Amino acid sequence: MALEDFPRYPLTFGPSPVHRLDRLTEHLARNGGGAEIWAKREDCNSGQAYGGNKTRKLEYLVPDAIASGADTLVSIGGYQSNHTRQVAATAAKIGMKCVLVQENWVDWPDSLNDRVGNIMLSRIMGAEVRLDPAGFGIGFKDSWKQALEDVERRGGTPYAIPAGASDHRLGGLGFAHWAGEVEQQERELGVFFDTIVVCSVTGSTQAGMIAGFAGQDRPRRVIGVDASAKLQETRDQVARIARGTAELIGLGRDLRDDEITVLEGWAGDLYGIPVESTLEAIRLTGRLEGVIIDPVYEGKSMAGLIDLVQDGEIGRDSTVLYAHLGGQPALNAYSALFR
Ligand code: 5PA
Repeated sequence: MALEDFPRYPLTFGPSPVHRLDRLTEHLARNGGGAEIWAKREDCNSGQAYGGNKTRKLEYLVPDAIASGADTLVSIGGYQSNHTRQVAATAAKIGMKCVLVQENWVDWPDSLNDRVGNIMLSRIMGAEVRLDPAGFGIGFKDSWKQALEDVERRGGTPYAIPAGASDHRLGGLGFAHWAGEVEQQERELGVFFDTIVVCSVTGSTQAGMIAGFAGQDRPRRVIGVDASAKLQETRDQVARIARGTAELIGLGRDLRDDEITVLEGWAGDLYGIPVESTLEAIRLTGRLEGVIIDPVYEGKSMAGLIDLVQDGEIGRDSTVLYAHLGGQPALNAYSALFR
C-alpha cells in the first residue's frame, strides 16, 4: 500500500504555513551561525482547539476509529498533555465521547497544573478527565486499561489511542504525509530544507517524517531533539515506528541506522521541567519573532537548534526547517517562570 491509499479524515486547515524566521536567522549569524532558519507551523494547523502535531496523526486514526464502530475515544497523557487535548477536540468534532487518563507525569509545583491550559480545554470540550497519580512513562498503563474496560462496562465501544498516538499501527502516517507536504511547499517557495529539526518524545512525529522523506529523491537530515530525558527509549521508539511506517507505506527498502538521529543535550534531567537553555530559547524566539514556544517540548528542540547552528554542527550553507509542533496551552501551568 502507498500512503495515498490510507483514508484521511480532514482535521487540519490543509498544508500548514511555512515561513522564514528572519530575525532569528540574523541573530544566529551574529553569534557564529549562518544557516537560514524557517518554521513550519503545526501550532496553527487546525481550527480545533489550537491544533498541533497530534491533530495530523489523528487524521489517519479517525477513519479507523469510525470503521471500528467505536463511540468513545480513549487516550492517555500527562496533566498538561497536548495530545489528550487534541483527542478531546477530535472526539467533539466527529461526535464521539472521550475518556482521558491524565497522569502526574511532571513533578511541577504549580497549584493550577491540573486545572489550567490543556486540561481545562479538554474539560470544556466535554471529555471525561480522570486524574491519576502515576508518573511519566510512554508505555501501556493499568489506568488506561481500566478506562477502556469502564467504557465497555457502560455499554460503549472504546477506540484506544496510546500516548501521543505513537504506539499505533497508523501513528506515523500523519507525518509521512507532512514530508510530502514539505516537498510540495519547497517547490512553491523555491527552497530546499536540507535539515529538519523536530522534538521527540513518544516518537511517531519524527518517525513519520523519516519514513516519508526516505521515499523522496533528495536526501536530507531529520534531527530529533529528545525532550523525554530518556534518550535510549526515545531512539528505540523512533526507530521502531519509522521502520513500521516505512513498511506500511511501501517504501520498499529498509531504513538505514544513519537515517535515524535523535540527539540528547537539551532535555535537562527530567521530562517536563525546563532548564536554562529552554527558557532562553523561549524568550529569544518570543522577542525576535513573536513566536511562542512551550517549556516541555518546543523550547527544548529550539534550544537544540540554536546550539547546533551556532556550533556549526548545522553548517552555514544549510537551510533549516524547524517543525513547530504546538503545545502553547501548557505555558499556563508554568507562569511562575515568567513573572
Ligand atoms: C509533543 C508530544 P512525539 O510524541 O510524536 O515525539 O512528539 C513530541 C511532541 N511537541 C512535540 C509537542 C508540542 C508535543 O505535544 N506530546 C505528548 C502529549 O501528551 O502531549 C505525547 C507526549
